[in-house]
Amino acid sequence: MTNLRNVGHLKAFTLALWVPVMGLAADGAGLNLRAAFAQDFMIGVALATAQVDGRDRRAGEIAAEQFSAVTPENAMKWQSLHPAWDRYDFKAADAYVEFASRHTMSLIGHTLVWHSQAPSWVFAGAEGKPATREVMLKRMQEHIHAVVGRYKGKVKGWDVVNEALSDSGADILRDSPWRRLIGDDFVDHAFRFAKEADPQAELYYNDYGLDDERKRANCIQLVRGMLDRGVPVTGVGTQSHFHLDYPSLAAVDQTLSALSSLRLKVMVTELDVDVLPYRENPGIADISRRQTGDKTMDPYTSGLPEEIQIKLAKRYRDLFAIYLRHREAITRVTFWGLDDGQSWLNDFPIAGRTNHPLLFDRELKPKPAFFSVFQKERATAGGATKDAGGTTK
Ligand code: 9MR
Repeated sequence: MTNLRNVGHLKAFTLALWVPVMGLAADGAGLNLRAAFAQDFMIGVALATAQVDGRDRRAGEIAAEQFSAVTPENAMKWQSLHPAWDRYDFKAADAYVEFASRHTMSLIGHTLVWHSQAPSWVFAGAEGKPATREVMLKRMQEHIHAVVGRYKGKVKGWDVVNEALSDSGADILRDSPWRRLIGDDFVDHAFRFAKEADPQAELYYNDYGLDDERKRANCIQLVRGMLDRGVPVTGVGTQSHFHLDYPSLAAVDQTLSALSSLRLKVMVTELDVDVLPYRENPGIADISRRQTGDKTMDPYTSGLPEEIQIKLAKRYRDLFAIYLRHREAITRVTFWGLDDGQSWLNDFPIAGRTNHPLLFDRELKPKPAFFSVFQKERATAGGATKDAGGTTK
């Protein structure tokens, strides 16, 4: 792997003059994300099971070469791991453990307690009634102990609670079955159970839409409250499902400053940039939000026009400039997928579109956006260095 930290010609790279002019191999050979950001933060990727178990071999190879952390996109969700009350299925999740260990990548567990992708049995009680608080706490404890216990020492950190914050209204917490059946303290319990199962693992609160001022303030209030109560939270993840023009860079910067003020690890956990038109609620990555649309909502079915490629590259470059400014607090930046074909954004919020949100295209070729994140303008990035080794940054 080549460390590109001091490669001068990259600094001279301007967005108008991308790949072909740069004289770099069009396949990205020689450029390496995990090496380039090794002194700043881990660079992670969410992978589908086929990308780690050998079925999609080329994707696995690229991911292993370019990224230092991997998050299972779906395989560690409750529905995947624990489909029936008396049955666990660890096969797919185990493949990630093997993949991460073979490629010296950190494995991130996603996710233990989430209102979505939890089978209905989890919330069901006797005689068609909802489960009681006592039963729910038992189920949560048993699940967390089984899963975190199995991967003790193998998973670096867990998204313990995912998306507990509400998107609107006066309440801080979302009206989820977890909250309805247990109460607001379900969040605290989840972290305590995880800590019991693996005292060394990092334990994160993870959510989307934190660039919205109100939701961000609620997140800070939630986590501060947890810290005051001695809940073992060690990090906060801002998912970062973005668009080309939303949220503003200032809002992204403010989110990272606010999260940094908690003095916990800060992670960008699910980064992607939707390039398609949207109608409303661009910040709400709730998978249950569904819309329909005509052809005008799906304009790039035969490829992304160069002009938009460049906008996307610039967007990623600007985001990474902000991430580098916050690198004292940020421990990981994870992309929510390796390539455009894999992305959930092809089906959200309108099903069956052709989106182009990631660094690699459908043929697994690096896009201008891939090259743009290497533009580490240290002078503008500012801030102190993380390592004491005197590396020039
Ligand atoms: O990318 C994931 C997609 O494949 C799943 O169908 C969906 C539902 O499980 O979840 C997607 O990932 C979500 C993540 O787990 C939590 N934050 C929002 C992500 C996008 O919906």
